[in-house]
Amino acid sequence: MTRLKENDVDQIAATIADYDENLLRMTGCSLKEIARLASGKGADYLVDRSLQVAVIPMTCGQGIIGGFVESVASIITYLGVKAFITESSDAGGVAEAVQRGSDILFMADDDRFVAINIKTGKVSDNGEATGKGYVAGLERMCHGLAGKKVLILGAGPVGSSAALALVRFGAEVTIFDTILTASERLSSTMEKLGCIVQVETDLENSLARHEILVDACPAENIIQLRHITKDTRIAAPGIPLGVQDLGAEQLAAERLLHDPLQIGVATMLWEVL
Ligand code: 2YJ
Repeated sequence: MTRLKENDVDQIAATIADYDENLLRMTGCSLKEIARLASGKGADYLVDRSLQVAVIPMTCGQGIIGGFVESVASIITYLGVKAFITESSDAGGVAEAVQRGSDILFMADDDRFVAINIKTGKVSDNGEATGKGYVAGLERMCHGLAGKKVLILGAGPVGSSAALALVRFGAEVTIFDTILTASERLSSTMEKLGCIVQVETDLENSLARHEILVDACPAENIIQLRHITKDTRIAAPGIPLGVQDLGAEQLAAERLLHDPLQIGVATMLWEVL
């Protein structure tokens, strides 16, 4: 799993309103609406304004990422839910959050980034929430996905969650991963759920045949200008972005969904509400 860096997140708090405006232009939905759609909550769902979220710094493993907890807290606050960063980190931070009466905890180590509602027991994982959130955004950006061919690059937790969400929208899903066994595992898991996901082994061929892409892998520059048409739409939760710079410029205005944390965090929050 990619580890975020300080410069991936350092602009999030300052640019969240502009980010949301851009998202609205691309998808017709705000960040809040995408999180609601992704979490399966109804249009009339009302957020309980009395809820309090604690964001807990975690020093274990490779340690603190400068600006990470601040960015997470800023996204939650922007969405209209009270959030604070605990003064203590790790276990001490969990104790502090509980003592201050928090309802929901957000915390990340090197392997997992989770939201836990300690009052209801609901848990949301960032990888899974990110896959669902990006597919909800992609579905709006494409004005529906039923019967449309979608290629997912990367069969990790985000790609796997995206596959399930895409199938639920009626898309025809193909998966490419450099590790063939990862694609085959995803395809067989989906088959057990009664869903078909095609496995593709030739990246060039699969990019040539798809205009709707989910880039859920950490490779840079795998989607090149020659793969992009006027109808290309890309949901790219992968860090770093897999789209070549020039290609990204062509897409950026309205056909490329990409951020380091916003959609994932918003969806995690809505999932545990
Ligand atoms: O509290 C901190 O500052 C750190 N322990 C944060 C660690 C953040 N974790 C990661 O970057 C993981 N690789 C998972 C990120 C998932 C984003 N999709």
